[in-house]
Amino acid sequence: MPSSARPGDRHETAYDRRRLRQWLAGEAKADGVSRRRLLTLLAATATATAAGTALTTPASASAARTTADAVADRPILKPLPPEWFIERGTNAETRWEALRGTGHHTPNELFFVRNHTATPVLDADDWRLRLWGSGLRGAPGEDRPVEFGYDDLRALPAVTRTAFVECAGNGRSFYSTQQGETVTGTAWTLGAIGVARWRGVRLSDVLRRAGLTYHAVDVQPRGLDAEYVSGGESLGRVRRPLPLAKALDDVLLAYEMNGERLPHDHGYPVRVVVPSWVGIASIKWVGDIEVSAQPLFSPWNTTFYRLFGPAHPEGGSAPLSRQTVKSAFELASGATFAAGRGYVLHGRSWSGAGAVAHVEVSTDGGATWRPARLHDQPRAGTWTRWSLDWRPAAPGATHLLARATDTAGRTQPDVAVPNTQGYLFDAVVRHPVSVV
Ligand SMILES: Nc1nc2c(c(=O)[nH]1)N[C@H]1C(S)=C(S)[C@@H](COP(=O)(O)O)O[C@H]1N2
Ligand SMILES: [Mo]
Repeated sequence: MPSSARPGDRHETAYDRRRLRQWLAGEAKADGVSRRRLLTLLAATATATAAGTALTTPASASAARTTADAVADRPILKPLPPEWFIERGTNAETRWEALRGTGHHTPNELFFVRNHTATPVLDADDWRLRLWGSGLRGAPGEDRPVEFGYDDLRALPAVTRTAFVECAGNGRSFYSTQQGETVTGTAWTLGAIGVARWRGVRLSDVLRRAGLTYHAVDVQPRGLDAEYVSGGESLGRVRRPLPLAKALDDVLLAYEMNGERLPHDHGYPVRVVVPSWVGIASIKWVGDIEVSAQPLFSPWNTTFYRLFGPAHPEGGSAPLSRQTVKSAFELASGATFAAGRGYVLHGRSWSGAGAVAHVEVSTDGGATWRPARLHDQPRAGTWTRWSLDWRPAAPGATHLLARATDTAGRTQPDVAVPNTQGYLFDAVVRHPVSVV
C-alpha cells in the first residue's frame, strides 16, 4: 500500500493543493523557496489523486542531499560518550541499549541531538520572542514585532506534557540494510527519538496575547541557530510553517525538559514542542514566529519533509506531519545470549497516530509471534514500554522482531514504502542476535 493512502493523508493532500494554488494566485509567501520548486509541487498535485505510481524519479532527489556544508568544530555541547551515542556529523544518535533501566522519560544526557548546523549558546536575559505578520492585529512587520521576554513567558500559566521528539528520518538506514533502497540523509538506526516531560506555555496562549486574528492560517517559528547551507546555497535559518489548527491544539513553547532548565543542545532558552509530529516541527532556540494570513512555504515543507519517489505522487506528497508506528529493543545490535538460560527482553513502541494498542514479539526471525507485556498505560504522543520472556534453545544466529499496532489501526508492515529521502520508516526491524 503506498504511503499516500495512509489515514488522514487525503485531507492533507487536499489542504496542500489548495495552498499551492493560493501561491500561484499570489496569495502565499515562499521566502527561500524557488519558483521552480513550487511549480514542480503544483504540477504534482494535478496527478496526486491519480495512480500515484509514476516511474519517474523527481529532479528533487539530487537537490535533497542533507549534508551540511558548514560544520562547526563542536556542533553539540554535551558529552557524547560512545557507550551512549553514535555520532553522525552534526548529530548524535542515542544507543537503545543505553535506555535499558532508564524510566519512561529519556534522561537529558541521553537524548539524541539533531542539529542542522551547531548548538548556539544563548542568554535568556537578552533573548526575546518576536511575533509578527499579517495574521496578528495591526499586522506588525518583522521590524516592529510583539515581544515577549523569558520572564514574560515564565509568568504565563505553565503546562507540563510528556511527548516524544522523533526525527522524520529515524530508522532511515533500514531502507538500505533491510530493503536495498538508496536514500539520502543521516543514516539513523532507531535512536533518533527521545521522550521528555516538557514544561512551558501553550503556543495558543502566546498567540492570543500577541493579537491573533481570524485571518491567520499559518504560524512559522524560526530558530536562532546559523543559516543552513545545502549544496553551496544558504536556505536561511531553520523554519517550518505549522497550520494554525495544530498550533492552537497542543503545541508548547517549552523552557524545561525533565524538570531541568532546557539544555543548550535541546533549544535553550525556549523551543517549540509539536507532539506526535516529525521532529523538524519542534524548532529549537526559537527567536521569532511569523503569524500569517497567507499560507507559508519554506525549504522545510517543500524540498525536505515530503515523500518523493516512484510510490508517491509525482513531484512529492503533502508535507509530513504525524510520525509513523515503530518498535525497538533496548538491546545492542548483535547482542549475545546463552542457550538454555532465561532472559527478559525489553523494548518500547510508539506511534504518531494514537496510543499503542498491542505489541507482538518474535524470537525466531518472524516464524512465530507472542504478545508482549505492556509496562505503561499506553498514551498518544509517547512510547509504551514492554517486555517478553525468552529462553533461547539452541546456539546460532537469529533475529528478534517487534511489531506494534496503534489505536488508529496501523500495524508495522514487513516492508516500508520507500521514498528518496528515507523518511517515515515504519517496517518491523530485524534485530540480529547470537545465541552461544
Ligand atoms: N532551530 C533548529 N530547530 C531544530 C533543528 C535545527 O537544526 N535547528 N532540528 C530539528 C530536527 S530535524 C529535529 S529531529 C529536532 C531534534 O531535536 P533534539 O535535537 O532536541 O533531539 O529538532 C528540530 N528543531
Ligand atoms: Mo529531524
